[in-house]
Amino acid sequence: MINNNYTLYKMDISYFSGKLEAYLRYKEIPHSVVECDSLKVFHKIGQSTGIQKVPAIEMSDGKWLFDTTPTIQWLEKSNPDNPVIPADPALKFVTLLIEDYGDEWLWRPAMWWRWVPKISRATMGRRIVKVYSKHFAIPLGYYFGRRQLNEWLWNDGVDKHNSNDVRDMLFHELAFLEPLLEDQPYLMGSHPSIADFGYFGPFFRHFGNDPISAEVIRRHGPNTYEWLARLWNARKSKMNENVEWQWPSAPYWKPLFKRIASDYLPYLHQNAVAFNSGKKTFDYHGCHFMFKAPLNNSVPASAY
Ligand SMILES: N[C@@H](CCC(=O)N[C@@H](CS)C(=O)NCC(=O)O)C(=O)O
Repeated sequence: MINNNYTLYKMDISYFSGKLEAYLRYKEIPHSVVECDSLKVFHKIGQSTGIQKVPAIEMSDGKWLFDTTPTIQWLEKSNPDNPVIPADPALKFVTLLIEDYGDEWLWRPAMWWRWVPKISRATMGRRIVKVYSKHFAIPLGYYFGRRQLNEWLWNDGVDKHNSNDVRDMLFHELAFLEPLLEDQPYLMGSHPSIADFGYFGPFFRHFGNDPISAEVIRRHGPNTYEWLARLWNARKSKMNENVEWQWPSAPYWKPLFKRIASDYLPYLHQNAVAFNSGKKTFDYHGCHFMFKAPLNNSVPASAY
């Protein structure tokens, strides 16, 4: 039995579970694991945290941690070796911004690649419902896939005008990641940072895993594919203690910062303005996209 204070509730196909589990593995924080394979477990999380989402951590003193960004920041305080957040204030800001972008802005293309291609939808739908019903996995998987498609694409601002742009967000990320990961092992330099874990959510459990997109990554993003395995297998005890962060000034960073400045930050701003005016949806206008977005008023994307 593992001697630890933490029980991680997670799902093996979940964006944010992969992100947090990779962090716990890297920092070698002892924990036991509960796979959320029944509604009962989900209800327990909902009752304990106020929100029925994974991952969540139950501590031995009865307290809970949820939402991966503050969870990682909280764990960093008691696990300061090989920090994943740079001390330099400017680099810290950039690193946290990139984490947030990976968490929130890449979930829409992650939903696209999981739920729009038919083969992916059928496979993932069946895989997810199998834990609830072994006997009716085929019809239930079909309905679950349709539900996800509606909820996370068509009711979330994706339509026939912008669908291909959402699909192509993956290729823009690969155009950034490939030369970067050719130069250095992790996004901000020699060691994993919170920016790596933010990008890991959509890439590990969606793009690099799902039936159609995994082949796209293998063919168009071999450095990215390698980074996924490297980060999953990273352990702080195996790494040099001298963390060397790199200031993100190489030319391949520019298109990413342009996307953040002209698409993602305007989205956050317009969302905040709509929230303040009590609206439920808003017409988002960015540099490369337009869509009718439902308000994101608490936590981000809930995404399988
Ligand atoms: N911001 C949260 C997001 C958590 C989240 O959306 N989790 C998804 C799985 S990746 C979930 O539990 N979805 C279930 C649902 O919405 O019913 C975090 O960082 O932990």
